[in-house]
Amino acid sequence: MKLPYTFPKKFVWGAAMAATQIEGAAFEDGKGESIWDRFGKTPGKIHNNDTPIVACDHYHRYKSDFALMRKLGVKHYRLSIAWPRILPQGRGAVNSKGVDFYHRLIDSMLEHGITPWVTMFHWDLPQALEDEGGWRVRGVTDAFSEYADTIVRAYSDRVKNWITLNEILCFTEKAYGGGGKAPDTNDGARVVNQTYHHAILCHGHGVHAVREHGGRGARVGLTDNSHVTIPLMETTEDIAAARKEFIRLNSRILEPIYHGRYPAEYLRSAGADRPTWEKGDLDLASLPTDFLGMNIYTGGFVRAGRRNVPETIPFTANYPRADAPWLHLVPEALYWGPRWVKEIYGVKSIYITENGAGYNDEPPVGGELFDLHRRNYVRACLKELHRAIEEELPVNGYFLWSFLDNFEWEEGYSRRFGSVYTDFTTQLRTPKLSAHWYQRVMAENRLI
Ligand code: PNW
Repeated sequence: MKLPYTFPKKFVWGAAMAATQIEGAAFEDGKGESIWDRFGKTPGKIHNNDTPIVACDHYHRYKSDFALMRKLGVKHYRLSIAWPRILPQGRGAVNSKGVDFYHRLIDSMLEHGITPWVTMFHWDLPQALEDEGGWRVRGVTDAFSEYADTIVRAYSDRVKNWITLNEILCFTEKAYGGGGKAPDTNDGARVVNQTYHHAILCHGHGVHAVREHGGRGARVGLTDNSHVTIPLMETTEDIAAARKEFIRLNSRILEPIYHGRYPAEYLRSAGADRPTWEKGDLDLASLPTDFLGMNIYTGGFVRAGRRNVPETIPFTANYPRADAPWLHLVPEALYWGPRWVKEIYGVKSIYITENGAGYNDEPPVGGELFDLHRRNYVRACLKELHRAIEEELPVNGYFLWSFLDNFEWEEGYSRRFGSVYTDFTTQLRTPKLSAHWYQRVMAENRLI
């Protein structure tokens, strides 16, 4: 008999982290400055004026971190490579010590029985490129192409799973449109639209690099943090409204990537602020991929309003949320997200590349930390994901964000997403209840 909430046989269970959030060693072994290093030096930008200079010191502790992963049953790990470690100036001279670091890292992962899933870009743009205009200028796309070629050539003998970019929204609109992410400027809609265009172009360059240099069995996709819309009621009308709203909110990224064109609606509403592009750009952006990565933490409820116009329902002040203020607890998003991208864009393979919850956890007591709040939310999310799979949506894997508590960008170190508690003074790691629970889930391939 099949036990309840069993997942498919080859389902990929993993955990995720990103370079800037864990590595530290921000200025070691020839690494160039990133925009987040610079941001950390700018008073008032990051909560508590925290900086990513040390983070989890994973740069020096990766072996014991992988030993801990192995002990906790993590067999797939989504990591990112720091662009400024490889190309300190963003392009040109390669920093061999940086390249060697990831050789050692990947070897160590494999020795610990952990399969790497590598994100090429998780927000840490080399400051040298930002000084030239960063994502605002087309030059960034040539530099990225050089970077992508360099890392795929270097690591493709051992890395078979590639993710081009993490969450375009967060390093374009939230970075240049006043959203609090580095470099946190407010350049207006025209510039923001152009940064999006450069990002989707880089995605294309990343796909091309994997096709060109990835070797046999290499796979590549984008990780998007689509806004997930949830029908207020599962009625025909609300479902249609939520679907329409999903398209409105996400098509400026997903349509060029899946159909090689910008949505007419988006171009119309952008008007004079629309991006400019060159011939061939949208062909590059829409090169076929092998999967879509989705980072899903939350969602928004939508109903069919007057004349069936989609209406987003505001969250009440007492709607449950995590300590991360944006993180309303909406587990249904793990069902509706995959459903929309399959229905609307025909996506054939989906990995949840991040899901989790950020809380200001209290330190462990007697070596234990009962993060029931996190465990219960993750379990609720996985139930919804299981529904998606039951309904034959093509979800093939799930990565918990995050393995360790780490540098949570502009929220600094206070906001913890880890399944393992990090004491940032002693660098001691203590697995939380959620890690022990997730270990059983992965081992038994079902919700317990
Ligand atoms: C993701 N939002 O960021 C990132 O990929 C991670 O690096 C980060 O640590 C994690 O989620 C937790 O925040 C997001 O406002 C940032 O909806 C903001 C949002 C979503 C995801």
